[in-house]
Amino acid sequence: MVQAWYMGDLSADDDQRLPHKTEPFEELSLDQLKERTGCLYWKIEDEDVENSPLVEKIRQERGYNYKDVITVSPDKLENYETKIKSFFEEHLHSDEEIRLILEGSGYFDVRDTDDRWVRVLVERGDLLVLPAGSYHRFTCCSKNYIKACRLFCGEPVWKPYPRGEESDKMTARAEYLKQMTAAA
Ligand code: KMT
Ligand code: NI
Repeated sequence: MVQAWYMGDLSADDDQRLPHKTEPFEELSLDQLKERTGCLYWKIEDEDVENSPLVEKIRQERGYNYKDVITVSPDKLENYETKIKSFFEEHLHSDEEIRLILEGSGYFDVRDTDDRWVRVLVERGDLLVLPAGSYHRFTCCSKNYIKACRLFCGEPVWKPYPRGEESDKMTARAEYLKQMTAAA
């Protein structure tokens, strides 16, 4: 099952790689995650996660015809420190962000409709789709290691738009908000 919870805001000296569960613990179910953030999630139980028939089916249904693999760790990712910083700056994209986790773990934080941070733990076998126009960020866990497939419809566009006036005015943002209101 998905592991997602409300995390509250971090202060400057907080370690982003820790779980940041609150007291009392506020967990979200799969349905709540979808209703409040628009995120989609599947657990892939197959031994061979990358070649799972369920992943194949989802790729065909949703048109994910592009795939590559990214490893985020100090020795595998070029410009690690810079990238890790930019992953954790709140941003959106013009398209979905789709990650299938092969090894390791990390956290995707995504804003809900009340602008609260929801933290989603991702580990081996998790397929997470962050909607186009949703504000989010990513961090590794304390082990500093995650390997994931990046899926996309067509030629990938990874450009992050940091949250601000420009990103708020984007078509993807308007579409996302429209979808979230329609679904409520
Ligand atoms: C991203 O865009 O935030 C990433 O690719 C993070 C690493 S993949 C789990
Ligand atoms: Ni992103």
